[in-house]
Amino acid sequence: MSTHAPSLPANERALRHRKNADHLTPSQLATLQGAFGAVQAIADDRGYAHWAGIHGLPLPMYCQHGTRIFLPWHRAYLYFFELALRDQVSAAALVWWDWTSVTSHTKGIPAAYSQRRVGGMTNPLFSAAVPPPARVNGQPRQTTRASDTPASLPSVAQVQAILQLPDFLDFQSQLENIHNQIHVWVGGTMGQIPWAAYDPIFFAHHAMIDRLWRLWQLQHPSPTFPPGLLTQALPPFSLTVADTLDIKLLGYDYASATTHAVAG
Ligand SMILES: [Cu+2]
Repeated sequence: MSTHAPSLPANERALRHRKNADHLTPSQLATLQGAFGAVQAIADDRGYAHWAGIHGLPLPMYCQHGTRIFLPWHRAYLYFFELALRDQVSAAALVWWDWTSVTSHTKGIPAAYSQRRVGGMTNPLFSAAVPPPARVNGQPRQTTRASDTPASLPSVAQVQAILQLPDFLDFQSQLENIHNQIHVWVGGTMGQIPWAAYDPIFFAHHAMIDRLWRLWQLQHPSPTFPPGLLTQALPPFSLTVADTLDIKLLGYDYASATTHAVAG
């Protein structure tokens, strides 16, 4: 696993822009599907099951929930998973699912992720296999969803209220609560922490959470962090919380982070 911190200054590397899952061009969608399909076909530590297994089963489970490093840990996780995608398809980038949008409140899961088949083949964004070491009593073998009604997804107003919170820990815990609602809303595999990251929609959901943190950072440029938080490590990644704060140093940004409040 490559868990090194980036070494080149941001201005020497091209920023990759994560885009809205509902606003992809056909070629951007094909790139995304191609990258997920490629990593899903790899069984070693470059592959999808390896990365999904870092979050959940098989043991050890590294994900952080209900702790003060929920946002930094998942930012590091998405960063390294995105590099694994780009190792296979160099133009790939994660996308975010804006579950507050009118489209989402009408149709639910983005079409890119909800179609079973694309081009006569299985859609690698629709579901993924769960390998034997990650199963308990033989379950689950393949990710499934049991989505709730689109209108019950969180609203723009709910997210706007959270973005106003000036304290990092308050913001983080309230954003995590909304994040939990989405996991439950998608249902099936996404509703179970040990397997949630095997569902490809996990990464679009968490990219939205990461993007909302980015929007909060732009609105609150000088937050106070509790003692010791910035130097806290994010195992298994060789990054600290401080290393995750500037996403441009990590080489990416959100396509509409600075031009739209929430919807993009
Ligand atoms: Cu999550």
